[in-house]
Amino acid sequence: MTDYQTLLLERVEAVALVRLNRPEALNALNSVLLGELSAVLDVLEADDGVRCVVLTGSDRAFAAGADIKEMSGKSYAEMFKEDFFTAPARRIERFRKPIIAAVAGYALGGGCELAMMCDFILAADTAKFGQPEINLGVAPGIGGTQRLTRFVGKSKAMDMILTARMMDAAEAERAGLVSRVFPAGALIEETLKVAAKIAGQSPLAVMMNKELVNAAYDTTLTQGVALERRLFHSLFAFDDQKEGMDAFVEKRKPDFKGS
Ligand code: DAK
Repeated sequence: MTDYQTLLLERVEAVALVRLNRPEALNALNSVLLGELSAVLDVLEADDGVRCVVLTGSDRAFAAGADIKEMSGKSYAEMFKEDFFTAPARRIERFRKPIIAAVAGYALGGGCELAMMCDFILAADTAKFGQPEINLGVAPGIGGTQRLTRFVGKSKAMDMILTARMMDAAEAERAGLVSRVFPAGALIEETLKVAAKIAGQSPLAVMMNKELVNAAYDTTLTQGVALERRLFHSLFAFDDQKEGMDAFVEKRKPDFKGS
């Protein structure tokens, strides 16, 4: 596979493990890393052998935010023109396969926003989430004010964003930001098990289920439920539906082909 400067890519059967790898800067998101992340997602989307992606960092940091050193001297005109976060954010938003964030250590600013763009977050008990941009005299800029508020509600989001305080893994799980917490040493192993479980499902059903859950953010309840019904009906057009139901009736494990 291609070599990346800021990412490590590993394949574990049908799961791709993408590791942010700028240890000298706690995986701060610079333009090289963001470009490589978009590029690797293009590769993984096109690879039929990949059925689930895990995005992770190091034991110390998932990502400590956008790279402040790269950003600090920029003018309004440069920030506006370069708009360096929009393309990678859109790339993740339109990624159709499941993508799990496995967070240990710091997930701050753009790092927290990146984790929230994934389909769900699994955390190590060392994880710390925060939107500390206010300390820098700015605000979250890739969805933090919107996504964090939807995850944890207005009160906690205001508290975190206005005070810059961090939330630990236990609080993040209680608040619904994180789906499960594992001991730090077991995070990757446990996440890979979760990813393998998803990778064993019908990839078509997985994509449709992902689309439906995401629709809950952008539609009314009536529209969302109507879309769910249409996609539910359409799943009966796939061989995988026959295989899944036949396997249940025949008391065997289904073998989903993605057709
Ligand atoms: N950027 C650049 N370098 C960083 C960094 C960051 N965000 N975070 C850490 N580093 C670097 C440190 O400078 C240090 O480098 P050296 O001094 O060794 O060269 C190294 O990583 C280790 O960090 P520390 O020595 O500070 O380690 P500590 O354990 O003492 O502290 C910490 C860890 C995570 C608490 C601390 O490093 C920290 O507070 N980091 C900054 C966290 C932060 O403020 N994050 C938010 C960044 S702002 C945009 C949209 C959104 C954004 C940008 C643009 N557009 C729409 C265009 C997003 C903005 C942000 O995320």
